[in-house]
Amino acid sequence: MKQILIVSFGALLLSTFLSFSRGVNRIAPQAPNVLFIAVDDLRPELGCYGADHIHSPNIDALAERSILFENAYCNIPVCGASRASIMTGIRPTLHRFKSYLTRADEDAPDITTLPGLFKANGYTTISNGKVFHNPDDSRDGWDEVWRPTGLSSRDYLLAENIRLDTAAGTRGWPYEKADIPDNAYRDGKMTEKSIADLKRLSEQDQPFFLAVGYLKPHLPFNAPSKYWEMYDTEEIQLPGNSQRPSDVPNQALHSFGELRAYNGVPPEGPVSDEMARTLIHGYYACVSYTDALIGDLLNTLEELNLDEETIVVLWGDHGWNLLEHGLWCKHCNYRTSLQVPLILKVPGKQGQLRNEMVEFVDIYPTLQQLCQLPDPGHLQGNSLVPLLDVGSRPSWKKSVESVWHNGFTYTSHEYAYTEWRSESDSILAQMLFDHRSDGDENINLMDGSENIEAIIRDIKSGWEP
Ligand SMILES: [Ca+2]
Repeated sequence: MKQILIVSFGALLLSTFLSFSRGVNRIAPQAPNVLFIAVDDLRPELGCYGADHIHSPNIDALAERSILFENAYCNIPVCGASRASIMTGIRPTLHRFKSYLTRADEDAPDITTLPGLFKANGYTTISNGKVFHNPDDSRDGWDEVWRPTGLSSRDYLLAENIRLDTAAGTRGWPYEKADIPDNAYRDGKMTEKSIADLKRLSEQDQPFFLAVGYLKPHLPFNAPSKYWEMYDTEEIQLPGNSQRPSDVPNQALHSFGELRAYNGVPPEGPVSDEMARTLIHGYYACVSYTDALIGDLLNTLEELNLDEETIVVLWGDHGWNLLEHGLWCKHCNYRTSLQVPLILKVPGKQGQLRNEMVEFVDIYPTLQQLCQLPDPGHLQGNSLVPLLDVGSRPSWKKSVESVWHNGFTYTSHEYAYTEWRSESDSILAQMLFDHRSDGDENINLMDGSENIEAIIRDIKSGWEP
């Protein structure tokens, strides 16, 4: 009964806000806050996405009360570019938003960013941790930008790793298990700062847009020991498709240079099975560590009675390969690199699973509409608001588009099709997977037949330039 009453109160609150603020440019007193949680390199291998072997109780509990998007895709699988696209609401192209170093204010200098829109409409906007890749990117959109510091640039705490990471030309190991409290690493410090912000913000009348960007589970996989101890290395299964495939174009694969830069990783060829298990173990430990910190943050939101007036959105900036297709890291057009967690909690909206095809450019218009802010006029995604009511069946996009270098992937419920294009728009290479029978993308269906060409025409319909 208590739960029903709370949900009803939330519905009343939101509808009151919507009716008061419709057509009004200034912020209504009931305007919802936004808690915007970015998690670096988090793939949708979480309890709430069906991965029972992962300890993610806090994100799972959030998902219970949220709209969980089962088919969410990033628009580009690399940190800086994915974030620039999310925060501007425009898509990557052959020439825009390309790398981990991408800056939104260089690639899209005249665009009103998501925090910029909130700030211009009366919100307090704060960026804690890694939100944009570059902390001073689009700085005007934030009232405050804060990042924690550490003992080494990659946030190691063990002496050997600090020594390796601070010496010229070397890095530490790609993982670290340290007997330390949760607040020793930067993500722990950042959570404490964000909790203090929530307490401060709860006392002001102005609504807030608080962005909280977690560094893990990005490499190196550094986590307190207790999160490593939630898993047993010996029980970790390597994926069934851990061999490099032979039936895809060369462009589909890479040599995971990002991982090779770390100490102990061979300069070429596969890593040993032992290291593979340790890497997967470390990734899982970091997921559980991050989950615990997110739990601390969400508990504070609840204790301050802010949760029924705050929209929460949680996203991982792209997927990650844990040896599927013989690959590590992101940087490719496989589903493992493109599919992402996307969880949206909206006061007054019931928790539910949605299976529509959605993409990260949809986040900006969704938050803009939910908070009744003016349309900045440049948005390329679709507001998810029509999907937020249980049982709603609006007409919706058939497929989503993701880009990596010159490879353009179109993913629908049935297929994932990638084509690599030249500067003059001719097709250089292709791959096609049937997700109904081959969700792991192990059989490239490209054979030049008329049947395959018809499938491609269908999945690309609506996407032609
Ligand atoms: Ca990332």
